[in-house]
Amino acid sequence: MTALPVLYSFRRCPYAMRARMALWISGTVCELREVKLSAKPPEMLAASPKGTVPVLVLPDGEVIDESLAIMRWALARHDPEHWLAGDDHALIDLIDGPFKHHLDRYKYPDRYQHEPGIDRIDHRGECLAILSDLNFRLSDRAQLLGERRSLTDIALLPFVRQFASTDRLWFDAQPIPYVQDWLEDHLASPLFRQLWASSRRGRRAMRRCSSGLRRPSPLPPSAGWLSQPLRTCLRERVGRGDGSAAPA
Ligand SMILES: N[C@@H](CCC(=O)N[C@@H](CS)C(=O)NCC(=O)O)C(=O)O
Repeated sequence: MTALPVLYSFRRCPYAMRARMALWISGTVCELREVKLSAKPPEMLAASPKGTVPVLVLPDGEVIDESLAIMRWALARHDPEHWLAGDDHALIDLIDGPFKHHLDRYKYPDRYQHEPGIDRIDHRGECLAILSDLNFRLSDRAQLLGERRSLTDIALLPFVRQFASTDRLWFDAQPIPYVQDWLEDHLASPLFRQLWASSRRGRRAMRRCSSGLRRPSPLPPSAGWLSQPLRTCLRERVGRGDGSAAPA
């Protein structure tokens, strides 16, 4: 059987989420290994000593250990929704940089007690200011860069979700209706919902692996991890007997 890329991931990690959504839409079949951040597998650390997820290890040994690089790699292989046409580095940097800085201090104030000055409510306000700009942007279009979702929407989504879920009642009461609708629509999409089902399968596979029962197996063609066109493609190839799974 053809070796699959291995993705080390953590279910609730926003970086891993965006990488997984790009892999999924690109139809890239991976072996998903859900890890515990407190007990990272030695083979993941050997591949990427910096110890963050996501990490994608390709069959030829190449390692991609930055979420945006994984997204761009996957979409360069196959980009059925033309996400790469919407790769807005400035907007992504705004969320990965200042927004994430304030989000961490709003969500995990205990971790930043040593930092003098502003408190978590101020950090929440800084995030809201950034989301207000996104709200303005979304006032005349369905997605951040136009009418169709793009790499930028998907790269930002898990962080906006994390901010919203820190205090959902407060978030829902803020005057950012376009951001709220955008978030709801994305969270309800099959693309986002498949993340949870495939994570459960990935965790079960890792438990079987660490208990010595068997190696983690690639997610089956029926898994939500695979896109519908790819599932069809897989069935066809399996039917032909070559068993290969990578999209063109
Ligand atoms: N710049 C990295 C950041 C990844 C990252 O920080 N992931 C977190 C989990 S959300 C992590 O693995 N942290 C290491 C740890 O908590 O031990 C990327 O985009 O992939």
